[in-house]
Amino acid sequence: MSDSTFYVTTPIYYVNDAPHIGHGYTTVMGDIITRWHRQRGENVWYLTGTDEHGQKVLRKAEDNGVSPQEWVDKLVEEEWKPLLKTLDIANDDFIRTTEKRHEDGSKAFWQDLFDRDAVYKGSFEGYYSVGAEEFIAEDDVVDGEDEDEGFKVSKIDGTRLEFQTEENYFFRLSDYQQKLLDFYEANPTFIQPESARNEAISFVSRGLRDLSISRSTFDWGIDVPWDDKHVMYVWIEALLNYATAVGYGTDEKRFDEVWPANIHLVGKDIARFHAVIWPAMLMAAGKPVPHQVFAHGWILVGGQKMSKSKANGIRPDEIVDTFGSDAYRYYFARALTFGSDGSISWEDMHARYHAELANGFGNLASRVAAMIGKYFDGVLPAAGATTPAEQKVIDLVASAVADADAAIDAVAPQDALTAVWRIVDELNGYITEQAPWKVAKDDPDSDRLATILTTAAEGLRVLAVVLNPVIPKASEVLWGSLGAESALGGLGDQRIDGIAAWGQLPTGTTITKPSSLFPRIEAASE
Ligand code: ME8
Repeated sequence: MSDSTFYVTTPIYYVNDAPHIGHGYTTVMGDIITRWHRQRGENVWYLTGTDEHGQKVLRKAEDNGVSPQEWVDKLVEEEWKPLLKTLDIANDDFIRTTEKRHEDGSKAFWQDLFDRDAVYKGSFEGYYSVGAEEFIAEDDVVDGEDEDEGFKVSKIDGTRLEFQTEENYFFRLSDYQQKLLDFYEANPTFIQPESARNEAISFVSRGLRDLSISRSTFDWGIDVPWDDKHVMYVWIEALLNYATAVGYGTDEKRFDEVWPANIHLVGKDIARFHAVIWPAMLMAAGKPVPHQVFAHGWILVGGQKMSKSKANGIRPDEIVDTFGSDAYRYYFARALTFGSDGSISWEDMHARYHAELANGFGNLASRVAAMIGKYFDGVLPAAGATTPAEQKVIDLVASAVADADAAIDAVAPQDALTAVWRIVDELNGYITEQAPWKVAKDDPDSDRLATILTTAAEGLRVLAVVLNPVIPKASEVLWGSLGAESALGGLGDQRIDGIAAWGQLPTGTTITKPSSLFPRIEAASE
């Protein structure tokens, strides 16, 4: 059942504000991973969306003097959906938590929990962080300083806390301590990387308390199905998006086909919700638990976590306007280690753009096509005998493709790109060593020139396919320039496991020089 669909999700983002590159990061990495799986021929489903309820969004709407519904409608249409276009994201679905399918599915899930006695009514007294939309344990409550003087703040992220006394429904999370520990033990890759796994295990080992899961002091949320004085606590509703988007409570057949998710991509701030609360909720409802939660690190700007509240949030289009979406996607995938914190800078982006994309890859593609144009009138010649120099290229390509493929399974896009760049470097080195321009002069009657240039063209064919998940626009241009479509079919139809087989571009194919793939960009401006 679940094997038939490879189901990938991003967090659904709060629409209290416009997106920044932190949101772009998770979404782009998810897109690269799903496009790679599609390129393997798998049936993939990629979901992203927006988290629209809760106090944080409500207050933002109030501050702006509009109703919460008006606020979220405006932000989703003007900011969040356009982000997907800006970053060239090929998602299959976009869920908004204000949609009816989500409301219906969430109510069905809550009713299931209630019917299975996983929920009871109680009262809550304690500190709440609206910034994190989370109740904060007493141990993590400290006195605020500076502008927070006189308030309590959260030790975890410094957000200001409010004391609340409410009648709430509770989820029996404490029943799941041992079940979760057993589950982590039996499924060592459920929560990754290891740092996130260790944190989850240590958190659960310290003991779990029942969780307050409804709110009764405001009504911007989904009503609890059996008690409309309460709305669902935003997290306990938001997590359900992964299930409601694929039919939980509204289309059971579809749900059974797609569920469980293969991988939930999340930032490490929200790993605990996904690795502890979400599996416990699914266990309580008698549903399978996702295969994996992968928690990535922070993008740091000037050494600090970038966030909306610190006002150091960079908008994705500020970067895309200069570098284009391909280079944006490439940079975040290559320069950061998914799973660790990492710094980005304009200078680094500029340097990698020119060294790796423009000079390393773009130049290679245009040089090879230009030489085939010059020496063979743009028609791919028949290759002569393979010498050890060609065999070295062929072997390296096969091993690099295999390594990149394995890196995607390890959720390490940076390693996949490092492997792919071994091909770029090898081909550039091969051309320098073989010096086709010299062969053309010194040995015009041999078939060496044809062998060298067809070998290079074959290398480019492989690059177009393995780079398609990362830089889809440039890869299409390259595929077009290789004249590959009529003989081999569309770029998206090429399969990773067959591409390293040599000699697929047919003799006689027309090769044209690609329009500049990564044109030079003037010096960095802050
Ligand atoms: O937490 N570096 O939404 P959110 C890397 N609605 N990634 C970052 C980042 C940074 N500096 N800042 C944000 C929520 N992110 C909930 C999720 S899911 C059922 C509900 C990314 O708008 C990262 O993926 O605060 C993080 O987990 C997410 O944005 C938080 O987005």
